[in-house]
Amino acid sequence: MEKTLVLIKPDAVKKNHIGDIIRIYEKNGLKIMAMKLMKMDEKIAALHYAEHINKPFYPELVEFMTSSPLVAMVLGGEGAIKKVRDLHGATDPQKAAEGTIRRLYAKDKSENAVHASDSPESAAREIHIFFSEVEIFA
Ligand code: FUP
Repeated sequence: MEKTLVLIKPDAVKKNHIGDIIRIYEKNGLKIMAMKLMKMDEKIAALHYAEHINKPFYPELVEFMTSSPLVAMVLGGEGAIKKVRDLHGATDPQKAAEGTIRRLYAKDKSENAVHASDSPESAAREIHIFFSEVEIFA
């Protein structure tokens, strides 16, 4: 079963959309293999967003992602990585397709409700930033 790392970001948690978003994953056949409510700190942010550290939006991104709790999850299923990215829609909610999670719940390119791994390599790396092997259930 393919696994992917998903974050329900602080904006969506604050707006009480955890249930709405999880319902979309479950309705689409994805399995929750691990899940926790937690706060990202600067160390986790630097690991998770390593490829963005030198981008102009990085300080604002970290401030937002560490501002209040998020939900970290491992979702599993056939083709889970692409399936979840398709359900999320484009990074910018104004460009996200009708019915996608970002179109429904995101405000802008920064406060965009959800994160998902974009490749098998990213998934393998990102999952272990948030979860140890014993916290993941097949
Ligand atoms: P995605 O894979 O859709 O999450 O998008 P990216 O990897 O391009 O961006 C990662 C995160 O950086 C986004 F979720 C939010 C943040 N970001 C900004 O804050 N501003 C931007 O202009 C682009 C990305």
